[in-house]
Amino acid sequence: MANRSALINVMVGAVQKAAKGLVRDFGEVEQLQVSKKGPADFVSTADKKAERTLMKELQRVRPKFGLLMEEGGEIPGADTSNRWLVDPLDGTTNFLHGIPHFCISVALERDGEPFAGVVYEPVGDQLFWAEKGAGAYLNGRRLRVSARRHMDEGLFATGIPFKGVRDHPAFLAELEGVMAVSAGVRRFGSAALDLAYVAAGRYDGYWETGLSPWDIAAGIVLVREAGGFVTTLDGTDKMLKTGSILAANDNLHTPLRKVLHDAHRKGAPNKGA
Ligand code: 2AM
Ligand code: CA
Repeated sequence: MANRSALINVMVGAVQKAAKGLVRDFGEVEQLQVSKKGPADFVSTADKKAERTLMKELQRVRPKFGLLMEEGGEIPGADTSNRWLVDPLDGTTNFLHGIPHFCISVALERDGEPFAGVVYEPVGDQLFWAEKGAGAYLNGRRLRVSARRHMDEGLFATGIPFKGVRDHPAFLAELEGVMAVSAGVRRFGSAALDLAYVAAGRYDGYWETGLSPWDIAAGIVLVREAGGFVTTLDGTDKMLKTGSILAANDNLHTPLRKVLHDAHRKGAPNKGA
């Protein structure tokens, strides 16, 4: 059984408290699917409520830390080296459609670097957590990225651009490149869980662009602590700044990057990376 630090314990406490309300609201959203008004407003309220719970709990236990939250934006803290990055509901579209694949993601950024992360998928009670130097875990079990070595046995996750956001031809070129050489591509709709699944060795790799720091910070710690590699699509470490991410096991990070790079050269200009 893993020894959780005091830091991870306070993160888990806040996340589990917020998750209770989220799960209750998810039960209701399933009922609302048939109503005329639709559940969109209800979901946005649930999302904000969860964020308030997280904010209150995190401020209570670490009053000096700053926060950067998906809904509420930035609250600077007296301690300028520690900041929480909070996504109260990652996988919002799934939640809205009654699909039980969503999570809460909370990361601690220390001196500009992701330092600790908790990704909690409440419907399946999957608690992913990691702290720099201490390893990555699913509930009490230590995580390790997959050992697959060849692209043709690899299962990869991605995110598909929506509502005209991002460069569609560039994404289609990426998809064409990866689907031609891999065992499959998945699009489940939660960046934080995609990264947690890479850490758990379920996916062999994941790439997406156009993301925000709160979508990926916790997942970055998880993948690194599970022995995987994380960069932007063009190989830098500026994931939080650019919103571009390529995470994979240690064998397949370079081959996946090469496939995406070649796809851009052949297909479309790389505006996403
Ligand atoms: P969300 O559910 O918190 O919005 C899926 O491709 C990923 O993209 C999810 O992690 C999702 O986070 C994020 N996402 C969805 N809609 C988005 C939007 N309008 N802008 C930025 N990110 C979005
Ligand atoms: Ca998100």
